[in-house]
Amino acid sequence: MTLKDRISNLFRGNKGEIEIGKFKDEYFEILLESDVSFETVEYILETFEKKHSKEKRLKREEAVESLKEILREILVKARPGRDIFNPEKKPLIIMFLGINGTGKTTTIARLAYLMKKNGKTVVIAASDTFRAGAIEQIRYHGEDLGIRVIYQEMGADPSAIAYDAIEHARARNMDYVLIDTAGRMQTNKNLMDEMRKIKRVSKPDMTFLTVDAMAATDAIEQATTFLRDIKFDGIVVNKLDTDVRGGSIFSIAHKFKEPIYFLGVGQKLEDLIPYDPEFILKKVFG
Ligand SMILES: Nc1nc2c(ncn2[C@@H]2O[C@H](COP(=O)(O)OP(=O)(O)OP(=O)(O)O)[C@@H](O)[C@H]2O)c(=O)[nH]1
Ligand SMILES: [Mg+2]
Repeated sequence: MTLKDRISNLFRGNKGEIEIGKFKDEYFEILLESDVSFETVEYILETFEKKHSKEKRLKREEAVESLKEILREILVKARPGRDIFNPEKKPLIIMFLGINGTGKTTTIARLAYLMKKNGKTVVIAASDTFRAGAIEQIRYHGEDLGIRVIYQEMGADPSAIAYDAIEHARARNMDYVLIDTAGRMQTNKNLMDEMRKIKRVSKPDMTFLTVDAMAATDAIEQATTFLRDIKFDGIVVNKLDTDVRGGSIFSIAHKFKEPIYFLGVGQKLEDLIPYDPEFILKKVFG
């Protein structure tokens, strides 16, 4: 059941009014079962309680509206401050980080598509030289989009490839360099060292972390603790379309101090949209 269904069910069987105390208990369960993390649920309910400290009972519509407002505030706080489609610098260098399967390569293809549609020029650095098939995957996207991919053979130095891509862009006065990276290495330590090196060499203007909306927030945090050390500027939340429970995005928005820039909402090339709190609320509340 989705968060939306659960909220609709909450008032079934009572006459449209609910005691604040009871409401809180039930919301607690609903939110947790929808994959909102414990910490975020606590925050939501404390805020709810403070807002309604003077009331004993609430009408259904009021309670739902009130919850929606709190959730909206959480989402709004995660809005990005920067418009990467109007870059202040040329080329704008963007590096992608994220554990394997969270959609780095897909996001790069989708962003490149959007940038090209905006009349901008893009080059991609195939700096995941670890996973078999990674170079082919990004080259395939590049060919499909008519975008140049700078690559070397498997096992080559990812930093050197990023460097080459930047030189390529500089020489041609291009707008963007998008750096794909590996999501898995022999060890997390190796991965971290490699990300650090790529960062040191390419000096990205922006670093995005990709996360999978399907993973519970605690899992995301655990999986990315080591990457947090690298420092990133923004988050891309992918696979929102497959997240039936729908709650983890609220914890991501609440727990991470970095803003969310984009949402992956499907399988197609066009399915990357700028982060939009209203889009998420509509999914949850209809
Ligand atoms: N349904 C859906 N699938 C997605 C979305 N974003 C990415 N995927 C799929 O998730 C899978 C992994 O995506 P990749 O882009 O290869 O992930 P990655 O982070 O580059 O993975 P590694 O290269 O292994 O580190 C692919 O099958 C994508 O099609 C999304 O928003 N919705
Ligand atoms: Mg990849």
